Formats: sequence, structure tokens, C-alpha cells
Amino acid sequence: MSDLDKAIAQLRSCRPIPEDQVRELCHRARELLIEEGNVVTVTAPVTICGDIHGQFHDLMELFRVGGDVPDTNYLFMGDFVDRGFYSLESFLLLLCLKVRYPDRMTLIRGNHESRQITTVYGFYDECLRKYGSANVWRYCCDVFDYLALGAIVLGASSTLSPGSPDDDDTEIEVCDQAGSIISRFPRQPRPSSPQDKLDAPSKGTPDKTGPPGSGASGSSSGSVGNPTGAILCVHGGLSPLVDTVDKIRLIDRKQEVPHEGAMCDLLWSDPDEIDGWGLSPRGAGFLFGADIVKVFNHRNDLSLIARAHQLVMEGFKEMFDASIVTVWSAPNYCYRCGNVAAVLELTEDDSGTGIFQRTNGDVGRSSGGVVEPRGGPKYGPARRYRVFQAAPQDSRGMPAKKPVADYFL
Ligand SMILES: [Mn+2]
Repeated sequence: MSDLDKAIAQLRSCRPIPEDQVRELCHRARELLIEEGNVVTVTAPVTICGDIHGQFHDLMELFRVGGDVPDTNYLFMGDFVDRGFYSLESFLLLLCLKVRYPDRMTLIRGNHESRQITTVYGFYDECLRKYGSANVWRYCCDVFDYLALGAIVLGASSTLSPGSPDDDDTEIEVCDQAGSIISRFPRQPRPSSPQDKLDAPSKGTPDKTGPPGSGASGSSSGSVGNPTGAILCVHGGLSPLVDTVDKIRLIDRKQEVPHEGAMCDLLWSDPDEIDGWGLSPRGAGFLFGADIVKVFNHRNDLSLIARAHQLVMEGFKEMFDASIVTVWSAPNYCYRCGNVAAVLELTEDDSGTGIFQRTNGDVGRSSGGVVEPRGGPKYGPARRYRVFQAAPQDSRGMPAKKPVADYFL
């Protein structure tokens, strides 16, 4: 068994690894991450996860529900640390898995992967408590600076698999943690091309669709954007300074998260029911409306934006005609919010006809190489959400030490 596998085994049992091993691990992780672009390309199948926030036992539950590494290809959209009692074990385990299986684990940066935020929200204190010095916190923060800012998922299928042939028209499937299907949503009729929809006058009221309570239950007749396009994953959202994915690629990311600017916005912004851009109550990033998402997706050949960053009680929430989804993976957030969590599974397009693989932006949009499958075109990635609850209390044990009471901070 290699040292790395030993470290993985130790962290899986929720025991921290020695300081010198953390230093070595962080060094190796940095060497890997430095080679990644700001926007990592990932090929489906992939399971997309939202915030973890140091809820180690729930991360174990996520792996139980979503499959283990390296069997399942994972993409985590940041906020690994802070709030929960086990930021250290959670982040180091994910980092070990990244180093051990670099092609099966993608980690992108959240707004909590920051020196300033972690000193306020728990990770710094946790490191100090568990090691007696800030060294490990410092090693981890140096890794944070190298995490990618986003990912592009290519090759996602517009049909769900595995599934029976009768389920051919299921676009969204929601499963519980035992794998049983809770609900299924059929694919709605789509406009013949996104451009038609953008240009055409509105033709009456579209059908309601989307999971109840998921936010997709408004008017929806298919997302606007490139229907066979890629999926952009980012922790927070869009930025008024970024109108193309290529502009994200040009950011100098290897630094602490700045207080403003494009990099800050990508990690801090939230979608909202507004027109255009708005000020964020968070004091960093912006709010952005449906019009912003639809224009961005169309311009960048995207079918969907997947992001995290906001607690949603149902674990996931689709907005703006399913052009953007929030995925939240910390059940019973802060051990008291009572929410369920979710991961988003995108299956592989093996038909050879659905999604045309390419470097995003390199090839002409819409029709370039896309052949319509039999039975007409199916637009957009089919999505399977696996919803799960917090790990049972008896699997948790007690925190290593009593958390410091709020009034001391
Ligand atoms: Mn966040």
C-alpha cells in the first residue's frame, strides 16, 4: 500500500494525517493544479457536487450514494471547508483523491477557499486546534490559490442512461439515496432552434414543467442557449466583466480571492429573479437575471450553467427555463438547517449523434457536426439528481474537541 493510499484510508476514517504528510500532499497537489487551466475540461459521465463545508460524514454519505472514487468521475464546485467540524479531513481527503486519481476528480474553487474567509468561518481555528499551529492551514491555503475557477463538461447525453426504452423522453429524474426514483419529468417540446426562440414572438403560455419546488416549475419550453452545448460549472455565477468563457481563461487566478473583479464575481455571484445585474447583499459579486444567463449561454454554446454557493432545501434548484441549476451537497447544513442535499449526474452521450465534442468556442455554433438523432432532436443534457439526507447520527461520533462557543469568537 502506497503512502498515499494509507493517507486515504486514514482520512476515510476521519483521522487527520501528520503535518509533514500534509505538506507533502499539498506540494504534490499544487504541482498538478498548476498545470490545469482556469477552466478545466471534463468529459461526461460526471457527477457534479456542490458545497461540502466540512461535513465529513455527509461527504462519506455522498460517496455512498454517488459511487466511490475512481468508479465515479466527480466534479466538486468548491466550498469544501468552513462551518462544519471536519473541514480538514474533508478537504485533505478530496485532495488525496485528486492526487491519486487526477482524471477522476475535479476540484474548483469556492469563495470559502480563501485565507480571509477561513479565518472567520472555522477552518483556521480547526487547523490550530488539531495541529497546534497554523502551518497546515497555510499549506492548504497555498493549494486554494491554484484551484481552477470553473469547468466545462463535454459529451453529456440528452437521454438518461441506464434507463428502460420507455423512459426515452425522461429529461429529469430525481432519485433518493437508495436509488429509488422519486419523480420523473418528461422532456417538453422544444423550439426548433434556440435562435428561433430568441427571435420569434411568444406563442402563448408554455407548459409548466420541472420538479415541484425545484424552481423549474415556471414557464419552460427548453433552455435557450446552444441546446447541444457544453455545461459550465462555477461556484457562484457570472460576472459583468466576463461575457465569454475564454475571458475566464485569461484571468491570473494564482492568488488570494480578490475583493472585486471577475475572479471574485465567479466565486461570489448568485442568480436572482431580476433583469440584468444587481448588487449582491453578500457584499461581493453580483446578482444576475435570466436575461444575463440566456445571452451568456447562447454566446458561449452552453446548454446549462451548474453552480453551488446557495443553500437550497431540496438539494437542487433549476432556474430560468433550466438554463442554470444550483446544486447543494451539504445535507442538514450546519447540522441544523433541515435541508436535503443532491448531486447531479450527467451521463455519457454514446450515440455519437447528440453532443458534438469540441473545445468550447473553437467551432461554429449550433449546427456544427450535430446530427439529429432518430425521432427528432433532443435538446439539452438529461439530468439525474440523487437526493440524500445527512448521515445517521450513530455514524458520526463526537467532534474531536468541543467546538469553541460562539461568544468566545
Ligand atoms: Mn459559497
